[in-house]
This record gives sequence, C-alpha cells and structure tokens, in this order.
Amino acid sequence: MTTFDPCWLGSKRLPEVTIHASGALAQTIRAEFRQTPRLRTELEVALCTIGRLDETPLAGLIRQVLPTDGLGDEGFVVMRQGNNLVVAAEAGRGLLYGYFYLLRYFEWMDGDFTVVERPAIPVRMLDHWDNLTPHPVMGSVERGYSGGSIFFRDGRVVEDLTRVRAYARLLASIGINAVAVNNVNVHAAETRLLTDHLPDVARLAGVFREYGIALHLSVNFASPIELGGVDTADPLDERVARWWSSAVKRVYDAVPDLGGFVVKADSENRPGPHTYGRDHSDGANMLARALAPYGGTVFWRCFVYDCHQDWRDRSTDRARAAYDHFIPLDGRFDDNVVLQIKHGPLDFQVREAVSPLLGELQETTFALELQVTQEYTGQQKDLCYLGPWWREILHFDTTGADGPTVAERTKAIVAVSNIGDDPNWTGHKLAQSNLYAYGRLAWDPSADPVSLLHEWAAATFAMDDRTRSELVAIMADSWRTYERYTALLGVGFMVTPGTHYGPNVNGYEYSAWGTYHFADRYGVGVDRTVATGSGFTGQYPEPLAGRYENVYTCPDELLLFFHHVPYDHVLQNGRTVLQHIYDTHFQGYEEVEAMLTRWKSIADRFDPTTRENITPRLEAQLANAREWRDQVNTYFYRLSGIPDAHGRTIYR
Ligand code: BDP
Repeated sequence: MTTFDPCWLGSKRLPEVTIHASGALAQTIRAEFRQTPRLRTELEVALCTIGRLDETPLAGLIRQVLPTDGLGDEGFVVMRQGNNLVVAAEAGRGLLYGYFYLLRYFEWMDGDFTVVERPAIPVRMLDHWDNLTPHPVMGSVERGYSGGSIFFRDGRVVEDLTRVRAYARLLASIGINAVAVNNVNVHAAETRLLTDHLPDVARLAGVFREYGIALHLSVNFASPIELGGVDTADPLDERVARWWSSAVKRVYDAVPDLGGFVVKADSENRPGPHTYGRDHSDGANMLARALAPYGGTVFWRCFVYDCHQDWRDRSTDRARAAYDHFIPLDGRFDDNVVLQIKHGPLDFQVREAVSPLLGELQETTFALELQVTQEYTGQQKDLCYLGPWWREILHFDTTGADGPTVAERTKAIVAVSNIGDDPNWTGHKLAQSNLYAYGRLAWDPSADPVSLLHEWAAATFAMDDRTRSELVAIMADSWRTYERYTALLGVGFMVTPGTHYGPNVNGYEYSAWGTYHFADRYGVGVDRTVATGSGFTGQYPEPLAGRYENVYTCPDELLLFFHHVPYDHVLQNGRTVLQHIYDTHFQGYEEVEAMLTRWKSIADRFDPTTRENITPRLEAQLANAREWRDQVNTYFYRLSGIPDAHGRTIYR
C-alpha cells in the first residue's frame, strides 16, 4: 500500500457540523467531514447554502453582510456569534472553500467575528508537465523533482486514483479550481489522450470534479495530422476546423465539464499556425470555436520566441518576443481564449523584469503563469520559498504610476506544479510550502507570504510556537538568499545547460537560446534600452519605460537585466557592480550556512522522516552555494582583474 504525507491537512480537527446543503460538492464535504477527527466544543456549527440559511440561527445577521453583488459561485461568509458558528455560501464550490476555511482556522478561532471571502482571481490553475510515457530526456515529469507522475504510469492513466483524490483534496483546500494534467510539450503518446485514453481522462476528471476542479488537457496543434485524417493543421482550412469540432465533441461526450485546452504552439520546436503562414489568433480562435459550444476555454501560451536565433540584432532580443508577437494581435482573440503569459519576458528566472505584456494587453483576457516547480530556483534540492517573489509580481504596478497591478488586471493565474509521486509530494518536504503559498496567493494576492508560512508550518508539523518561528525564519528569505548566490542584478541563466541546476557561468552564453550576460573585461549586463540596446524598455508605458531606460533610475536588482555597465558603475546602494557581485555571492553562501546551523539546532524536534529529508538537502544546498559563489566570483575576478575590496579569498 502506498502511504503519503497528508501535508497541511494532516493535523486538522473539527467539531460536530450540521450541513444544510445538497448536491455533489455537499456530498464531498460530508465525506470529508466523516474522515476528520472530532474536536469537543460547545459551539453549534453549521454549513449551509444561502437558500437554506433560514435553517441556522444567524440567518438575519448573515444576510446583512452579504455583498450587494452576491458571493458568486466561490465566495462564502463565516460568522460566529456567541455559541453559533455558520459558514454560508451561494453554491457548492463556495461551500467547499468555506469548509476548508473552517478546517484551516477552526482551532485558532476566538470570539465573535465575520469574514466575507471571495477569490480575487476567477481561474486558479496548476499545470502539470507530466508525460504519459516517460520522455527519454525529461522523464516522467518534465522539470519534475519529486518522483514520477501521479496520473500516468506505463503509458496509461493509473488504475488506482487514491493518490489523485488526495491531491485534488489538497488543491481544493487552498482554492485551486483548475488543473491541466499533461505536459505542454505534447508528444505522440499524449496526443492520444484525445482519443484512445478518453475513458481514462474521464476517470481523472471525475475525481477532480468531486473537489470542484475542472480538468484541462494540453493538446498538440498538429493533432489532425498526427492522429490521422487530415494532411494539414492549417487553422484556416475547413477540414482542420471540422476535425477539431468532432474531436472536441468526443472529448465532451466523455467529460462534459472539461475546462478546455492548453496550447504551446510555435514555441521551442512545437508545431503551430506559423507553419501555414497564419498567426496565433488564427490558431487560438479555431480551437476556441470548437470549444465554445461546450463552454470550454483555450489557454494559449505566449512563451513564443525563436530558440534558434541568437542575438543577431536588436529585434532578436528574446525578452522582446512575447510582446512583439502578441500585442499586434490584441483584440483579435475570441472571448474564450486566455493568453497565458510567463511572469517574466525570459523564462521563470529567480529574478527578471515583469513581462510588459501583463500590463499592455488591453482587449484580450490573459493569465499570469508562474513556476512552482523549482526548475531555475534550486530544483527542490535547495530551499527556496517563492511566496515573496510571487507577491512582488502580483503587486507589480503595470504603469509605474499607481496603475493597476498584475493581480488586478489578470483574470486567471496558472502555475507549473511541483508535485510528484514522492511520499511527501514535493521531494524537499519544505517545498510543500510553495504549493501552499501559490494557492493561497492566487485566492488572495494581498496575503502576507510570511504569515502564509506560519499557517503552513503550523498545519504541517506538530511543534511549539518557538520552533515554528525558527523554521519560518529559516525559510522566509530563502528566495533572496538563492538569488544572492546564483544571480546578478537581474541576470540569470548561468546554469548547467539542459538540467538547469548548478553554476555554469557561460553555459548558455554562446548558444542560440537568447539568454546572455555579455560579460567582458570592462563590464557586464544586457543593453535593452531604446537608446543603444534592444529597445525592450520601450515595451513598457511611461513612466516605467523611462525609469528602466535610465541607468540611474533603474532599480538595482534589475540593473543588469536592462543595462550593460562597467564594473565600477556605482549602484544606488553605493557599491560598485563588481563589489556587489562579490558581496552578494559571499553573503548568499553565509546565509545558507546560517540556515543549516539554525536547522540543526531545531532538527531533533521533528520526526525522523522529516529530519532525514531536510538535513542532507540543506547540506547539499551549502555545497551548491559554495560552488556558485566560487565560480561566479572567480569568473568576474579573472575577467575584470579587480580584487574584492574586503580581501576575501576568491579561488582562481
Ligand atoms: C522552460 C523549460 C521547458 C519547458 C518550457 C515551457 O525548460 O522544459 O518546456 O519552459 O514553458 O522553462 O514550455
């Protein structure tokens, strides 16, 4: 029998609850509730839909606090007055989220209170890059660091869906309402999810449905050719549109509430409309029209750039690509197309600018795409809590002058999942916190990432408050620590090509992938200015564009993302660029050392499985940080010939 970690749901208890609701999700809540250990209390607790509010004693008071535009499908109210506690919602999903709210906070609830919750972003999704048949290079889960797929094994959907149900439950508990189960790089085997594997896709969808989660499939744009029948995938060819209509009909016959499709087209060698001289709107709209009769959505990815191009001239800066492809098409997409935009213009780096597309699309619905799996952020070997980074992105002011934030503009949020079939789900047990924080921030972007860590830690480990504070202190700033020992002021990608783990300063410097640092004996950084560089800064509106364009107003942490400067350029923080590189790489290493020491001082308060999971990983992280520190510092010392101002050892 497989056993797996219950994560943050393991320690929860509830009092007796009366449920006044019917429907499929109310069934799920009843089943959930039956499995939850009881807590003795005097409170009368009720869960009900608004229609049945009169069955509870707080009906009148709750009606007074309902928002004028209602709670929507997903919102809920929790009210406690004296001995009564009521959770009320308009629909099944709201009730489910209300139930999980109760589960999360019940033991902390004190005194009378009223909470009205509605998610800030309507679609909150996780994308899995899982392969039906393990890929020869990428394995079972592309960029997965926690074992194999929980959905697929030996070229089929797994028979026993117990683990999938546990996962759906975890996701619902943090408010996730959509998943895509297969890799965006759809190979031959996964293309057949649309045909041979449909009954199994329906089984998967059934489990997610129990938790209010809509299943999506990543599809291959060339399916009409690969699955046979048509000799083209030209989106404007009638035969192709017909092929997709009947394929979609078959899918909806099997899964009537499928969320829709995710598409990676004309990107990193995947097929797409460009082959036929068509553009992304032609491609996306053709699929959208096939899905529209069933209420389905196309998530069309904007991670589109030419991976064979190199930096030939200013127009081929990879950072420009998404905007250059999609802004001219703004307004040409059907209503059920969502453009899925990576948070940065390059690729999920530990630090990069926020994509200007997130601020500049005016007439097209879009989704912000994040990466929970730690491809570029330590691969679940290194501890890197990403909550603070995502919060920064969500709160990014898209104009630079009190304009709308990314969170306010986006209608959907998507992230690449970090889970696999490892007993603890995420490989590094502490990486569970990233999944937790993602869901909670997607629901409420104003949540404080450090409070979320406390919440997660309290629910995950049985420990006293002091130990919890220590653990949180170890984790809270680990993203910045990771940034310090790996990156330089907005320059990333100095990683081992292919695997993307560990330092290789020039690994991608002379290849065609478009990810450079341009270091020479005088200076470092990428000139993306309008005046002398790629012109990327011009993709932002004023005053943001001007702020990035000017080397003296560009924020330090992005200086080398936007500018090529001499090593003795003085930053706003008063240090030279080179000294900053040395300092941060020494500091990053020392911080990991301190994290390890601190962890060792509390490790024996954790169970042996947790200890044996975390201690060796932190030790490996220290070795990795040292490697990064030494390679980066040596590289820049040799190139510049300028020693460290503090005389620390730089290995040659
Ligand atoms: C890159 C990954 C690659 C993915 C790609 C994507 O290295 O494995 O296929 O993103 O998002 O970061 O499509």
